[in-house]
Amino acid sequence: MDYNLYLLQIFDPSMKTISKPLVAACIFLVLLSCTQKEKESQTLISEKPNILFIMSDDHAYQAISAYSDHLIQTPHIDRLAKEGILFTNASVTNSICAPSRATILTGKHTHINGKVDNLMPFDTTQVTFPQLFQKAGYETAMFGKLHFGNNPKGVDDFMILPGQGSYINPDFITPKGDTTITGYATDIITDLTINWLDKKRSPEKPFMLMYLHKAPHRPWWPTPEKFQEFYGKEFPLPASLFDDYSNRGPAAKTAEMNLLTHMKYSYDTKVWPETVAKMDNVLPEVPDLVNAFNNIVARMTDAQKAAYQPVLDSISKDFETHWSSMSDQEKMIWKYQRYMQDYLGCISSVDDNVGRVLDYLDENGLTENTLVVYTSDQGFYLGEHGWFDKRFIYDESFKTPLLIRWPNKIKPGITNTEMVQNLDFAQTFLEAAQIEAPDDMQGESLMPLLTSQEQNWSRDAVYYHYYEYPAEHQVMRHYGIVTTDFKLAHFYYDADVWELYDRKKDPQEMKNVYNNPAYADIVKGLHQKLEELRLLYKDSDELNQHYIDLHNERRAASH
Ligand code: SGN
Ligand code: CA
Repeated sequence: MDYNLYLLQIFDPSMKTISKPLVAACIFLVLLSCTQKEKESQTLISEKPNILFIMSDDHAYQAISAYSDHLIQTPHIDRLAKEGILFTNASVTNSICAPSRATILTGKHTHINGKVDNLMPFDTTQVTFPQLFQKAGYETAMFGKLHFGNNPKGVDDFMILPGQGSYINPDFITPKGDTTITGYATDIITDLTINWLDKKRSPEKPFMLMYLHKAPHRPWWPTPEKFQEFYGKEFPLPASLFDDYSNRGPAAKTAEMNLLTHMKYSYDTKVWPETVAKMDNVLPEVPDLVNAFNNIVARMTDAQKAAYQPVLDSISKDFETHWSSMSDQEKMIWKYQRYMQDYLGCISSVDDNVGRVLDYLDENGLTENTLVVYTSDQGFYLGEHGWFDKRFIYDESFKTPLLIRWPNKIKPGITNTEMVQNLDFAQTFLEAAQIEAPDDMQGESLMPLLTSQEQNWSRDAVYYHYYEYPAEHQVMRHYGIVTTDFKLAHFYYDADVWELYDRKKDPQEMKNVYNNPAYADIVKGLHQKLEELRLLYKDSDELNQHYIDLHNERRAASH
């Protein structure tokens, strides 16, 4: 019954007699109906989940103990898997920073949203998912690394690092202008996030919050405490550390991200430039990177410098004492250990800080109805194939960590092996918040997988396309298809080479079997499926050429 209508009838002057008890009963019912309506609208708000999107920069899944604890313990990040779902086959569509972010924001492959590499501008006239949340009445904010030249759209509040940002005493772009904050980036980005949750947002509205770490991106600067703690630790060597890239195509052979040959002294290893300069048998340093190292140290306050100094001195001393007598193999191992000490030291701070935010949710009754995501903008090589960095379709860079918790909807302790992608995030969040997704988004909502309705999920292959070449680390342009069992890739620029990997028999991807006759049928089937995906996602050779032309124009203009 509509009690408001009833109320109108009761007070209709045309009605002759009205009993007092009846009026009282009606008023009671009206009041009851109001509070019920209020309650309903409140439930509607509280039914809308909050979204907390946590993303780190270059965080390899190999360095999260929920995946494997051979390198580090990450108890706080692991909580999300224990209390939610762990995806073991999550990947990106283009393994590099800004393109991954553009895909996440737009729900489109990079050849469609136009941000195919870190250098292309991001077209801000495009619809991004935060804008849709804002329009739907969510309160939205973003803190940390975005990596676009443009300010974010669709967020009520933001403080973002310019470009890559700095680890120590970072600058921030804010709606009110630029500012510098003294301290360590990972701690500061967390402080900003918690402060917004605690003091700035309106508790009446659901929120969509993006908490985006700069760490553990190169140059891998931990806090002084973690630097001290991790220096001297020894980590297990990856099986393919001494990979010679035989049985692979030209891309693996020409990539410039080998620890022995491409990792730089001072900048990467944190040996003082003066120490390197006085050693005859060490390759001269790259002047730009020496400057970059000196600039990091120059940003420090005297107290910060004093806190880093003992470890920096110890590294230099160790280097000076042992380097000349080391074999290439020993040098490789030395660089790998230095790399892991710094990289994992950075991750340890990320984990501590994620713990702070999860505690905040717990302490403020926000845990149950907040969908929390932990992911990275792509994977990363931690010495596998002798590499650091990313970009390749090969597993360590193609795959990315993905852990999602939402106690109201996701059962705890689920491990999921489906092929999901960063392409799917926008539609997932929109569906979770019951906001309609635009038809031209290219992903699929992960809601069936989050709510144990696998029968509504049917994807059997994903598409990948990397563009940034020629460029730093020199990974050739390539596109490809990945299924649970195989990976087929085409390196099409400065080469015309196909590679096929048998993911089950050769999980380390050491052998290209494209020309092995035993795989002829598989190759044929994958080619066909790849063409279908290129059609579905609207990619083509013409589009490849378009992006090559744009790249060349940009290079010509900058020279
Ligand atoms: C910087 C790094 C590279 C890294 C790119 C892209 N060099 O240029 O090692 O591949 O960023 O990283 S550095 O000397 O500046 O540290 S991305 O994650 O932003 O795409
Ligand atoms: Ca990155």
